[in-house]
Amino acid sequence: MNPRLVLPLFMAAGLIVAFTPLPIPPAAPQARTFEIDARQFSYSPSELKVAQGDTVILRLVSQDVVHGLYVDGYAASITADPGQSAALTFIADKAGSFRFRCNVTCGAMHPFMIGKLTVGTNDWLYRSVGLAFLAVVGAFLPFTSASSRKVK
Ligand SMILES: [Cu+2]
Repeated sequence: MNPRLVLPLFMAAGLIVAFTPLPIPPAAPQARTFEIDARQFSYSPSELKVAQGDTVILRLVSQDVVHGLYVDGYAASITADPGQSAALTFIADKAGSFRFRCNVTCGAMHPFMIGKLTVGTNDWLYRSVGLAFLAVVGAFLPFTSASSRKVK
């Protein structure tokens, strides 16, 4: 093959791997339930991961004082009384990373009572595997006329 064609072809392959819609449809949306313990001044678990389109059910259980939970970007909130639980249901239709925070002043460290909700798609994994494969292949390709001259 003409060495001058190798680089453009290789870059085109990379773009195809990175941006072509996957033939496999993403997993069907699920209902995901999380039980979150709230106590001064943390949530457990504090990191939640769901797929875009999932129905998220948060059950907030307060272990000590009144706590709340507000999800940034979704404008969804609940409040749980001491020893009680409260449930919140919403559809994770926006992808990205969102903070959730306590919205009831529960003590001195209240502003630090935060957690993270990640709403993501899984296809980046397949794409990164494909790009890594291309990078390995690319390491052996003669990209410049200088390197192909050396081979001769
Ligand atoms: Cu609080």
